[in-house]
Amino acid sequence: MTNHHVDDFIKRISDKIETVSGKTIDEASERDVYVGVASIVNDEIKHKWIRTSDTYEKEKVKQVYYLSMEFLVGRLLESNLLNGGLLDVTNEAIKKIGFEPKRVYAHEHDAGLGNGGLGRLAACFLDSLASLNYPGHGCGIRYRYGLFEQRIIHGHQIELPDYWLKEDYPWETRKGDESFKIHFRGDVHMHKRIDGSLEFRYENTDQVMAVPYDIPVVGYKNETVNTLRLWSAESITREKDYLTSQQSQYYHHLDHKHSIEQISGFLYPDDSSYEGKELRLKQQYFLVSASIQHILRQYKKQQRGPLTNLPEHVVIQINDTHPSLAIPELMRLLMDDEHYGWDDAWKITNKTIAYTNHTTLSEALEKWPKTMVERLLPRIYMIINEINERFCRGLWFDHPELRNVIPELAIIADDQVHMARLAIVGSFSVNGVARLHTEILKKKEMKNFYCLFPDRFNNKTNGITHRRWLLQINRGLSRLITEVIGTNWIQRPNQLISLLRYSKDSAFLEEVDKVKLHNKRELAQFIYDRTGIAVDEYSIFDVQIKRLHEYKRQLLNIFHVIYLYNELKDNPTLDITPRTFIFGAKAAPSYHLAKEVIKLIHTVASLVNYDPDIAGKLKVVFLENYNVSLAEKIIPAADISEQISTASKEASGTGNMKMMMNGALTVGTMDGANIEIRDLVGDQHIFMFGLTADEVLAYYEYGGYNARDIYNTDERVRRILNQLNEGVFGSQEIEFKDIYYNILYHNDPYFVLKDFDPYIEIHELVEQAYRDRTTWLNKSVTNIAYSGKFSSDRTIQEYASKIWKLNQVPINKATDEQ
Ligand code: 26V
Repeated sequence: MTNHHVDDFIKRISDKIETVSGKTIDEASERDVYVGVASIVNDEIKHKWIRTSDTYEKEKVKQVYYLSMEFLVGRLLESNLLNGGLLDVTNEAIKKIGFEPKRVYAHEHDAGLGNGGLGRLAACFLDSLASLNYPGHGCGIRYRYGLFEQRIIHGHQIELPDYWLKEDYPWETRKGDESFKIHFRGDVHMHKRIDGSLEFRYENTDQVMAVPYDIPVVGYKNETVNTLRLWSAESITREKDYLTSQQSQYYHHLDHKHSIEQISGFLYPDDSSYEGKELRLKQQYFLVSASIQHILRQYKKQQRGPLTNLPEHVVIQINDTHPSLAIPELMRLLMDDEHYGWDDAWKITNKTIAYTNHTTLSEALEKWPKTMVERLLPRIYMIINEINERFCRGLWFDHPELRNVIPELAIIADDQVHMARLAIVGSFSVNGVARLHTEILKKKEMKNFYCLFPDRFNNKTNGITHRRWLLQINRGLSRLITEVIGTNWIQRPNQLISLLRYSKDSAFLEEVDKVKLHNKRELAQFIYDRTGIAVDEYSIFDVQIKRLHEYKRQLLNIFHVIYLYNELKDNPTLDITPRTFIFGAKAAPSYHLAKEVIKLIHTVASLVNYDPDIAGKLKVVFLENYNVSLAEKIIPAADISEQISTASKEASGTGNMKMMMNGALTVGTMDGANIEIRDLVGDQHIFMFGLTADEVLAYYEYGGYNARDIYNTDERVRRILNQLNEGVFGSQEIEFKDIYYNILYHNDPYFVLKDFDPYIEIHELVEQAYRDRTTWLNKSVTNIAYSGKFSSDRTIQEYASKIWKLNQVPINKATDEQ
């Protein structure tokens, strides 16, 4: 960076601050600098953004629309600067005017429009699409409140609303003139047209406006700027409706307006647990109807020919079943508005829509009460019903061997609409998100569908954007990597494999060690500032960060902590490598057991952290309000990545990939993408333990596991459970009774006790390995070297070539700066 550049940039920032905030650079606050820099980025990308959509339009290229109820984008300024090639100069400029870049970037509210893995995956995909020059856009909802903010009070989780739009959000542009009307309820009337075809008219519907807000998605050092379009619900009532109304009507209008705006009011905070809430169904249809109307209008505006060609121009990927009403909605628009017959409409729909499954947990599978769908979406229900009738009729006549399982395949069965079944029947591709997960779908969960449509099923192992999750958040490590293998890995993450040549180079390993120590020191400082807990930067940073769920087994982790605590109390001179256990996790507000686990972690923490017998050996830290920004601080400092789900339950996991890429070693079960990590790095560079998916599934199917046997025979386990039951960890005795009962009286549904012994054993190996620095660092570098496969660039290339049949469309540089 030449001084000349930096000084030019400072001039730009100060000019900007003058025009935007009306202040001189000397008067500017941190926030003014944030607003100023964001505005510069917007100026930089404006032309690229227009040129990108012009190119797609003029060249009539095929485009993908990624429909998702969640986009967990996190903060955008730093990643936009990075992708725009402006990060270094901006950092220098900000420092030179007396501010700290990280603190400036932290003024952006972390956009938490997602629950966890599924939403963050959508955000990583957008980054890869734009960076690889693919014409691909996101469609989602502009929730006024994102995922709740978590506070911990006396060890209990409290939820606060996340009003992320409180201050101006610099990345969005409202496009009022591209709004669409969405209809709910009402009556459907059927008329015969002159040609004998049927026409459907809707009357007395409730109408809502879907207003788009566009966010630019900036590709890495290229000219592509794609679009994330988020829909906001607004009422259609105009001012004159208020003026002409009576007083009482006025309040009625306000009420009505409020209830309409509720549609995009908040993100549902349940992760992997389905509840048949009408407002959630409204949100889903709202997203889908607005997005499909938008897609068709674009198609027509661009004169791409008859809609029978739609599948050659457009592909719609639905992120889980949440947007699966896209299927009947596209049918509806093709038939009712465009006058296609059923068969043509079905062919078009079926060739345009593809579905990704993210879970096999039965409690997460969406099923809507038939009457709810019928009342809220009468025309859509008619269409689903027809899809179901035709599908079941086809089964009956063409697949006599499946006649007795029709109720398990029917889209409408036992008064419910089964959304996964609708999604499979109505799309041309069904994919799982890791190899094991896809195999389980094919062999078990969706076995009969797999028999019917074997060609539809395919695997696309998840990925993460290495630009945010390595280049941006771990500058030290990135620099080091570039020093030894050059910059190629940034465009081709697979090139990280070249690091293997240095995995035994002691000078290099020493540098890697220094970077990790530096990152740990920064995290230690952050932990101290936030919690007052002083942690030893030389201790093993043992990290579990993810949503709190029984199947993810934070409980197994905390049992390990309790076990170590008990050992140390029995034998205070025991020589153990100091450990810092770091947790971050939000529990769904209504998930009682999950909240109890949060409380348990805090209780154990307060016991362990202040016990003089334990001093210097163990620390337990729970960082509240886990979100993307917090992940960015923790991940570069992790030594151990805990990926300990009950085998078969974690579809993929993506935190496992993020931590591997930052040099952490995985302690993991044979689940999700852990298996693929193991296959690459080899058993000696990962710590795998516990039941396999086959074993777990066999226990579920045939029984044979008895948690009480373990309680009776394993003293360590008995002691921990008794401590829970007797209130050793709680001020009140009853505090952890539910955990205790769930394990002993509900037979430990997630096999915590069964995997306890192998888990303790593997952690003993971790400890031994950590003492041998060189070997440890060799493992760490080996993990980084193989992590390239888990870049979402690879995942997106696979979707593009195998499912979407999409071409890369590089955008030309502007001929002259406009
Ligand atoms: C489910 C539901 C159920 C209805 C209420 C709202 C709601 C919101 C989100 C979900 C998502 C559950 C599925 C999910 O997030 N799966 C995760 O997807 C990740 C990306 O593929 C994957 O890495 C994780 O293993 C998987 O649990």
